[in-house]
Amino acid sequence: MADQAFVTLATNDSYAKGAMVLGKSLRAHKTSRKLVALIGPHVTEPARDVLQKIYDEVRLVDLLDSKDAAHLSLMKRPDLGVTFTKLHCWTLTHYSKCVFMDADTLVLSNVDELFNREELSAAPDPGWPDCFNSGVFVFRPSIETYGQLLQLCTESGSFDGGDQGVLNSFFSNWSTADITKHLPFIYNLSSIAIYSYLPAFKQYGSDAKVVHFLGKMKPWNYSYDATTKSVKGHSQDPSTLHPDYLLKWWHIYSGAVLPMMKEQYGSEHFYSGCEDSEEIHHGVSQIQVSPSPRPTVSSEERKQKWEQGQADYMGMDSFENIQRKLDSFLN
Ligand SMILES: [Mn+2]
Repeated sequence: MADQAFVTLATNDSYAKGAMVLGKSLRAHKTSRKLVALIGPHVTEPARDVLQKIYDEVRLVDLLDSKDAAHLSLMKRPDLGVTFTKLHCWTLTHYSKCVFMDADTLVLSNVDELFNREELSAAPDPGWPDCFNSGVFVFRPSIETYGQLLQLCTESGSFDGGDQGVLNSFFSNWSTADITKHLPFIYNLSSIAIYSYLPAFKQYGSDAKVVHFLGKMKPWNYSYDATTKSVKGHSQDPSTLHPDYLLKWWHIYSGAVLPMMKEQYGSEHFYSGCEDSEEIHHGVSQIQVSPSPRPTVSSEERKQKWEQGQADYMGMDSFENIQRKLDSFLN
């Protein structure tokens, strides 16, 4: 077991918070594997120190400093910096097998059984199920594979601009070759699936083992009222996960991570997002919900806008309204 590890990546202090919560959730469910966090050069000292206390290994990946092929690749494709950083996980050759998990994932139960799978195992992407989602995947560290990935990246780029495109191009027979490499969806459950197939979520949602906070709004972008134990500001965004999962994330963050951060930061200012702490009174909340009266639109216009990705998040398509609709199905 000592040569197997869960691996995540934090490129800044926000994602570092995600990595802290993920690490804590893996520990809470008593994983027997090692925990490794790759961090970019922008992660600040106190955040690194907290990660060091949660993870067995924290490894700085500074491609600009590296003397290997990644540096060269980065010079040719500066747009793929974060992607190259993630691909760096293949260099962890002191482990024989690893499970990569995005810092915006959260573990709901022990998932050590993932190590029974082979490279490259992953769950389908809800947007295009013939592609796998690269938020959770099983891989075997190998310098050879790493080199091949960099080469593909540098020569052909990424069809989606990120690591998921590159990895799907590289492991291109994933969708057809071997069904054991298809992880069940419950190992990478994302919000889009809930909204696009609600009856399935109703039937299988309680089996979820890993949730993935896909989309622009991440759990750490919200704020939390520690006295009422409620997440604030999620009315803005209907694409986030079920509010229960968001609450779970904040519960771990406020209960297990924040005390460590407070200790580490000392008198140094940091944004906690928790409303019982002082910085929120001095600082500005990250989310400002300011409902304004809207002109009425016809339902046809509204549908058209929704389909163009211009949902009226603040008004008719607010999270509350969508949630009410969902609740009416679920009850
Ligand atoms: Mn992600």
